[in-house]
Amino acid sequence: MIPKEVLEIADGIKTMRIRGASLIAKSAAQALRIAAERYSGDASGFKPYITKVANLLLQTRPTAVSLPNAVYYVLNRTLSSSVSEARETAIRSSDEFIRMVDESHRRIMEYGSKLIQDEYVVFTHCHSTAVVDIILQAFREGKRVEVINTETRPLFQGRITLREIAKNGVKVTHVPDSAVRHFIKNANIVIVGADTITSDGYLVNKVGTSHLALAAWEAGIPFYSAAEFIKFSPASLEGGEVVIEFRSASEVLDIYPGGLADELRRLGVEVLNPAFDFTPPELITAFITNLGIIPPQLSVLIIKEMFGFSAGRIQLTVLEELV
Ligand code: RI2
Repeated sequence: MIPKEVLEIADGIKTMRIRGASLIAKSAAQALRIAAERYSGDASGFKPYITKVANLLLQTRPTAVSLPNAVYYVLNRTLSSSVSEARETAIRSSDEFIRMVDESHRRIMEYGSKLIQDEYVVFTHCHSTAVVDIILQAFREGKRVEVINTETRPLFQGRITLREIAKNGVKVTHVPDSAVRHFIKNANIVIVGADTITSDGYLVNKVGTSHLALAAWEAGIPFYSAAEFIKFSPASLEGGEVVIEFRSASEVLDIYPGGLADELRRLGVEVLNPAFDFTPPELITAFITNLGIIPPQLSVLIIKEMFGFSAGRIQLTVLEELV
């Protein structure tokens, strides 16, 4: 039986109580660790059991590649170890994965803060732990940095960024998503997070990111995305497509006042709610990664260095066997 705590993590990812690409990845690895620790059956049943847990986690959210990257990291090692060592391998590789993600995060904080000069205004979108930590690192280094951040409708993750930046004493101006082009000229640099980066340098990030990139390009302002290696998609090398998650219409409608949402539903109005969009490499100055600051055209090098060229094929094979 899958432990309750593991089911709660899976549900937390699905309902976005647990959100943000790296937290999702670390939580998935943690869930596999808990599942392995709590397993009390015989050794021969462990691999099918952990595969079932992996499958459950993979089905929670479709877009951020950090989730399958976490699951496959643990699963590949576990499935290729001996029956007697599989459980220990699952525990060890979950810990190892989480340590690698934390270490990568520290590196991108250092690389990213170097891009922020004294008196810079940083424009960001949604809530990315990588971006917030880069800004706070620059601030701790003594730079007088300011931030402009978007609301990020419909779930308003921008409010998390707003609070985290403001409570650390950094000046932050909150703007509606629709005001991005109006305010872009007040910024020196744009830094956003990343959910998935393909081998040919496309960035998949919170919906609205591509508008911000277009506005930055038009205004001649550099556009960066902060991305640990787990945001890069090995499967994209094999032609694996990124699926854009469409979330429930109620996330959009339920914030409307009075009985308007119900009335609109009765009228049969269609609401579409994509959670992410694609930003093409031409609009991206560089990715801030744990291996350094790299142009989008070199994304494939991160995949080769961190996963190996065959990782995408292995991921897709494991996926086919799972379903
Ligand atoms: P970190 C978020 O997605 C945002 O799109 C953000 O840019 C990205 O995850 C990366 O976040 P969601 O989970 O890993 O809110 O930098 O849909 O924290």
